Amino acid sequence: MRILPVNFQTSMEYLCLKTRNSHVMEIISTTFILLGLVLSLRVAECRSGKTLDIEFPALNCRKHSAFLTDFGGVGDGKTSNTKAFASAIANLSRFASDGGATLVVPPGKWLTGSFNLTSHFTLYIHKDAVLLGSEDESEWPRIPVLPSYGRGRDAPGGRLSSLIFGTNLTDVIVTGGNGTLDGQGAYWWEKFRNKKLDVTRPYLIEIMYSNQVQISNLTLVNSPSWNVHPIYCSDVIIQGLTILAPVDSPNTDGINPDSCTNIRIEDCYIVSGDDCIAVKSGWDQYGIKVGMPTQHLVIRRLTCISPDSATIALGSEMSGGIQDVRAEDITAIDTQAGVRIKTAVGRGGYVKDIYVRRMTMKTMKYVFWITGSYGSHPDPGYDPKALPDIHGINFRDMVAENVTYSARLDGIPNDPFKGICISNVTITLTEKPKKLQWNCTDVQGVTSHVTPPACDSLPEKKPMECPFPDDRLPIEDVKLKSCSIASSFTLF
Ligand SMILES: *[C@@H]1O[C@H](CO)[C@@H](O)[C@H](O)[C@H]1NC(C)=O
Ligand SMILES: *[C@@H]1O[C@H](CO)[C@@H](O)[C@H](O)[C@H]1NC(C)=O
Ligand SMILES: *[C@@H]1O[C@H](CO)[C@@H](O)[C@H](O)[C@H]1NC(C)=O
Ligand SMILES: *[C@@H]1O[C@H](CO)[C@@H](O)[C@H](O)[C@H]1NC(C)=O
Ligand SMILES: *[C@@H]1O[C@H](CO)[C@@H](O)[C@H](O)[C@H]1NC(C)=O
Ligand SMILES: *[C@@H]1O[C@H](CO)[C@@H](O)[C@H](O)[C@H]1NC(C)=O
Ligand SMILES: *[C@@H]1O[C@H](CO)[C@@H](O)[C@H](O)[C@H]1NC(C)=O
Ligand SMILES: *[C@H]1O[C@@H](CO)[C@H](O)[C@@H](O)[C@@H]1NC(C)=O
Repeated sequence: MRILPVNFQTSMEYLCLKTRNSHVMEIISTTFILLGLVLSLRVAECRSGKTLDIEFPALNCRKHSAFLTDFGGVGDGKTSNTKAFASAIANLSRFASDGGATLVVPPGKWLTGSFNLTSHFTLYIHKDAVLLGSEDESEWPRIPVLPSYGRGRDAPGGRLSSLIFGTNLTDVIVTGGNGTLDGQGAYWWEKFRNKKLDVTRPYLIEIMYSNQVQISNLTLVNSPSWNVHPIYCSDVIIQGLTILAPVDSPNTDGINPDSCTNIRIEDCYIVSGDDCIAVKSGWDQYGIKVGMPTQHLVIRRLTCISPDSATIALGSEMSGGIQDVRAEDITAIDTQAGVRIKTAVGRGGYVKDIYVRRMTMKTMKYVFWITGSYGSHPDPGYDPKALPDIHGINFRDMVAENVTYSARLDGIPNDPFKGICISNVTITLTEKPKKLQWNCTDVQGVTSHVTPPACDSLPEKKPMECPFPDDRLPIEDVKLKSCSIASSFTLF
């Protein structure tokens, strides 16, 4: 028998969802038998249904809950659920000032275009649920370009809204028991490669101008472009994501915190065609004008596989500034670079107070890579006098094996990158290592206990440990509550 979710009449739905106690169920069932055969059959279905015991950690638990199927959702992988998501969330938004609501996406394959979240709201994607991104472009509204970018990244015009989009929200959660978002990206990658895009590709999750954001316990596969993009947000927790994209797919960055404050990213596993994490803050003159940095960012327990990109990139769009980034317990395998700074003349802004410790790397092209000549401008209107200020970059306690180049560190002539500190790093090279292991220009700093020994511009100073802050950021102390939804959901 095929497994299909059932649509219940609202009152029946209520009984099925809220009635877990079988004794209560007996009474209700008996009552309905008196009322008539049809109803009693429905209750019988209800009773034979599976119980979904949903328990999950969240910033806030909600008083109300509903299933996508209450709003006409069909999980057959073919029917569009764009309208079902929109009406569900519009309906549940009425609970924003009454304890909030959770929308549960039950087991099934739910084809959908873009939809918008609301405040004091949780979207819960069951472990056996898959959201499939629609290939029908009319299901993806065009939205204005980001003010700090001035244009779309794929095309100068507008951009398509993300699969899951939210703007100007407070207290919004997207989570699940490791449920899946499948962007069906192949359609978009093909268009990108054939230069057929006149609009910027959608992302899987984008949250703008919001605070108290949680994105957790999901598997994201085959995003059309970036996967997770919080921008102009504060107090963001991103946790337990598995992000998978073919390593040759274009621009499938994992997580891109962009002009955000107070962010905690932890326990994520990312295989992608671009940077696993790319910290950003706007592009050239547009980013300088908006002037919103990404700051107070913690990244920990990340595993990254990205043969053509970085484990953690800072930039290249960093014109609003990036400061106070703390990364620890990071693993990279078969990846092009560890923590990479990417910037250019015209960016302005700064990258400062960056702290990284306890990285384990295997099969890397570069352990350290800093690029001051990244280029890539939104348009010719950038200010050639806008030089980035890069200083206070601290790396320590790292082991890397099977490495092609230990470091390539390129500052900008007349704008040296200063205060680079590297300590306790052991690098083992590939079988046929390159001769020049540390290639440094326009950089200044120190090293201690680093093998192979660094370049002359990073002289050995010992004994010394590069700093890593002792204090904790407020976002590190935010505790998640244990939330549960007591419900049974009928499948037949
Ligand atoms: C989501 O909200 C944005 C901004 O308000 C809007 O432009 C877009 O059309 C909305 N998307 C949908 C699917 O309604
Ligand atoms: C969202 O917030 C931004 C920044 O505060 C503001 O400029 C914009 O008008 C707001 N948009 C909506 C739809 O409220
Ligand atoms: C989540 O699902 C992905 C893909 O199936 C799997 O690789 C990963 O181990 C799962 N994570 C957890 C925590 O179960
Ligand atoms: C969610 O992910 C976190 C971090 O990986 C994990 O500790 C927690 O058990 C997961 N919770 C659920 C409900 O899957
Ligand atoms: C070492 O790195 C090279 C690429 O430089 C790769 O081809 C090879 O498989 C790696 N060896 C091991 C043992 O991982
Ligand atoms: C050096 O780094 C390694 C690898 O992270 C670590 O195990 C070791 O404790 C560090 N040594 C010192 C003196 O901090
Ligand atoms: C060293 O880096 C410079 C750029 O700063 C580059 O032009 C040069 O080719 C590199 N040298 C080697 C041997 O890789
Ligand atoms: C959600 O909104 C309330 C209040 O307007 C209605 O009474 C419900 O019928 C509606 N629920 C659905 C499933 O549409």
